[in-house]
Amino acid sequence: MAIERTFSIIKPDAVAKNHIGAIYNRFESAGLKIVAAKMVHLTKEQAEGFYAEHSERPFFGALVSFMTSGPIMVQVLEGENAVAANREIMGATNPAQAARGTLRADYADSIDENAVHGSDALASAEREIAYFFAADEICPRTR
Ligand code: RTP
Ligand code: MG
Repeated sequence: MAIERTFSIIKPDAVAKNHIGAIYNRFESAGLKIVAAKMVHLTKEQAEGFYAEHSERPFFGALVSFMTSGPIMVQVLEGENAVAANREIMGATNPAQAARGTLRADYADSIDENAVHGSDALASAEREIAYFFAADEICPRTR
């Protein structure tokens, strides 16, 4: 098993509903360590840049509008197979299809407002971490 880092967002809906602590508890209970974190309110330009791969999709405008609608928590999670482990904790993109006990099943209302983001591969994790964090903002655990 490889120790990986992945990038995670608690989206505006879940922050607004005061679910930050509950979601952090799920990460930590699963053995993922939070090695960087901050609250930010994205500008339109930041949201468009982050989701650039979806810029031609019909939902892009709604996605950018939602992601700029309020503050978000961004964090780096570290642990064994962190990318896949976090995607499993999150559940399917559409909460109606998300497995029981996943974050989206428990905290998301719709496919458009689905509580969390997680990197879908190691390469995107590296890119997304660098989009939000300088190297000296990430704190490796020594104990
Ligand atoms: P995310 O990037 O936010 O972690 O979500 P994901 O990988 O599960 O889904 P992705 O395909 O990357 O889509 C990004 C976000 O766009 C919205 N979406 N809407 N209406 C639709 O068909 C649709 N498809 C995607 C979702 O809010 C999704 O989280
Ligand atoms: Mg995605």
